[in-house]
Amino acid sequence: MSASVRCMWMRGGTSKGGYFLADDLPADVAARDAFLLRAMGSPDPRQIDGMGGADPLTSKVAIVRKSDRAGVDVDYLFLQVFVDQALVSDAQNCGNILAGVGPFAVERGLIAAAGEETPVTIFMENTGQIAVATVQTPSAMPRYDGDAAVDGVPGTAAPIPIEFRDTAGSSCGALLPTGNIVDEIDGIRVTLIDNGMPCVVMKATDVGVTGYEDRDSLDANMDLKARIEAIRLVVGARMNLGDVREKSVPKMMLVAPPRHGGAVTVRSFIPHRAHATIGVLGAVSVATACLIEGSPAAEVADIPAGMRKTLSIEHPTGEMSCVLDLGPGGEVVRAALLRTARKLMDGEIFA
Ligand code: NQM
Repeated sequence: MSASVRCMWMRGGTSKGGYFLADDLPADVAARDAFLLRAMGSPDPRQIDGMGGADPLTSKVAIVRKSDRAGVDVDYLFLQVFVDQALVSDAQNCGNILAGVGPFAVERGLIAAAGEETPVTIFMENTGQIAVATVQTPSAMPRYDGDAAVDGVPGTAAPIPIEFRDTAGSSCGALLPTGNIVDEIDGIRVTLIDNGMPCVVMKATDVGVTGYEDRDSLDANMDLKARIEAIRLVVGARMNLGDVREKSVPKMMLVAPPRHGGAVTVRSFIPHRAHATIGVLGAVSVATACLIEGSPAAEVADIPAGMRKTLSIEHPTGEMSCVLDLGPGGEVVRAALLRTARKLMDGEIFA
């Protein structure tokens, strides 16, 4: 392994991390992960000796390659580099880091710009699904400035609409891996669901909070964290995720009625820290749970009419709107969201 590796640092949605070409990293997974831990400065709660931002949301990696698959432009592998443990996990997707993959692919010449806008078809290696991200490409290169706002990110940037299809059962094999709308764990009614991200959805009030707390209060609530972690460890195997002690899935989603005209309020744990906003595919999974009659989420949600539904998910620092298209049986067949991204640094990283 060379001492330095070419890398671009980008904000993708409300996350931030390193974007690498697959060929620039060691092919051996153990060597690759050792490099990435050094690059981020993990394990260390402050990540002082690396590029990570001492937060799971800023300790992320995208590995991108030109795809050999028919109709697909690039393959994207997401890796979560744990902050305070020497762990690198491919057990989850990340729809926020995904927002930077299209611009990165154009920047690195993996795909040629196709006019003012370039649709980039991305195979998400973690879960084997496809997303299409549309990147603004005037002058044949990605444009980052623009008028689109994403709650949780200051200012505005160029819009990157992202569309997902067939995300049901991405990691768990089925939308509802236990076949149940509601399971009861430790006396708490939960929906175990995976529409792009394995999630455990429960009412905030059932675990002793309101669902309107800010991130810091939730992170300081050790009793709550212990209670939901106990549930998470029980449901991991039932969700076909095996032993989840060292995995970043499933995510724990605490829902409450909307307070700002949206569809639902969510406080998510990813899984050991409260999220500053909400993950993209996490939001799609919670929005889907809201549409399932009899689920705890449906009991608190305010759902708009129609076969195309825009569900505004209220989170600690604003909202995220998910557009869901329903099939004839009421199932979600397509989800779309708006994200933005920003190129922050292009250079070499030393580890
Ligand atoms: O759910 C954080 C994030 C995510 C994941 C997490 C994400 C998604 O906000 O698709 O984007 O849940 O660990 O970046």
